[in-house]
Amino acid sequence: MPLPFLHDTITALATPQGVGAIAVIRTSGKEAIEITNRIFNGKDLTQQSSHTLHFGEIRNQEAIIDEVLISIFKAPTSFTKENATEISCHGSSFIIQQILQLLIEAGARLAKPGEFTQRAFLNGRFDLAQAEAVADLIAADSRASHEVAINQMRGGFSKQISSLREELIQFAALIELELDFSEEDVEFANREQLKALLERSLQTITHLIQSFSTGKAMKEGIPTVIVGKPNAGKSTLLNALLEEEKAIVSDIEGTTRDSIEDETIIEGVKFRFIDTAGLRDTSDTIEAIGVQRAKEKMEQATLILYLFDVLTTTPDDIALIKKEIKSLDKPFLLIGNKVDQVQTADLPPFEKVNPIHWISAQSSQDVSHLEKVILNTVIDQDLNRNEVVVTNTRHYEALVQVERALQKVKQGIQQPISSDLLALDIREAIRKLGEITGEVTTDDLLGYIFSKFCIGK
Ligand SMILES: Nc1nc2c(ncn2[C@@H]2O[C@H](COP(=O)(O)OP(=O)(O)O)[C@@H](O)[C@H]2O)c(=O)[nH]1
Ligand SMILES: [Mg+2]
Repeated sequence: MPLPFLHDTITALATPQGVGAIAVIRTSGKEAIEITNRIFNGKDLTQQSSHTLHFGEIRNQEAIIDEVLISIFKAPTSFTKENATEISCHGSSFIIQQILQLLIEAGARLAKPGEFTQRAFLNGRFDLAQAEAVADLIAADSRASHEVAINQMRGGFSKQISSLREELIQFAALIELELDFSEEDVEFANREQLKALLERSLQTITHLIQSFSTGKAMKEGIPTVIVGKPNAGKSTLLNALLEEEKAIVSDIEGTTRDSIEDETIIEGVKFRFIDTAGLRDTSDTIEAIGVQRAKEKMEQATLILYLFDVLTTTPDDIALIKKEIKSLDKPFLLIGNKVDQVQTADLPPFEKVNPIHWISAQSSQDVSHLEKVILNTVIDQDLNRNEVVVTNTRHYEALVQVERALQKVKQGIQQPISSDLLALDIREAIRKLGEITGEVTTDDLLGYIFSKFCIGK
């Protein structure tokens, strides 16, 4: 397939905008090495081998702009599979501007967002899901999200999708063969085998769909909501977990009227902690909205931390609370706060109800132990590190449509419906799977995906 726009040479700053010790300007395309050579005062770059590094000057007319190091990559052994160069210059915005301008005058054009990665994809370096993982990898800010992105970039997810698609294609072909012999009423595609394949595929798809909530949580932080009565110390606990004064702490009940949230990383896993308005009946309209919102946050959260003031709470209160939270059917921890105010020996028999995690939020006593408990609770529940996890909304939506199509095929076999209708639904599932890996694409889809990258990626 001819790709006309791939014939030009693109260039962009690959490092962040702003002053840094070093900046890297990336150029890719047929003429990348010639164009770079035109602005370079040093060895003849066109005569050098791939993967070599060269020192020299970049001049604008007579004026020296900078002393630079240039790396050379020859097609197809570069990120884009095209000829490419990387100029490492000093990180002044003036130098960067000058060099980019010189490259453009010498025949390159400024790259669009994500265009380097797009070229890598179009030149067959990796599939679409892997290309998208490049963006995730760059954005990864915790060990867990990094692990998922690197697994996806290396093709773990793509492999699953492709093999599923291959199997369905074989079956679609058999069913379509039946159409050619429709007069004779033959069945090439063994219906029992088709049913078994469908069950297997549906299982895989459903599993992937379910992994999305985990995947999203890893990327955006696992939503963990802190709830409890007013003055239990929720805002104090949030601040202790974040190690900053994020929420206002006061002994006036109802201080926190809205939800406050922020992220922090515990042993490589990102959490989003949400402080809420205290749960109580209130006549204050705004506080009431806050209480309502706290309840919504509980519904959305992966983990609930119920915090109580040990001085004003009885084991019976906790038994009641436990019943209520249990009905939400998600993991929760009961946390007794302000232990600095009591002798442990004097504590009433809370532990009969449930294990209680004792802390003093104010002095951060046992808060780091609590973090470990939080981490372990979530990991047991959700994160199985070696599994393929869906993190991308586009993939998730495609998978939901695949599931729907395959369900229709399943019903179709049971009814049974004619082979041509059956084939239609299988084809739909195949098409949607192909959209994930990019075996089926449209310009709109590509434009949409790569526009979300930054320039220089
Ligand atoms: N003694 C003691 N006081 C605390 C502790 N944690 C919070 N407090 C106090 O309890 C009051 C209510 O705290 P706050 O975090 O605003 O509670 P919230 O309404 O649940 O958000 C404040 O005066 C805090 O200083 C603690 O561990 N020990
Ligand atoms: Mg508060």
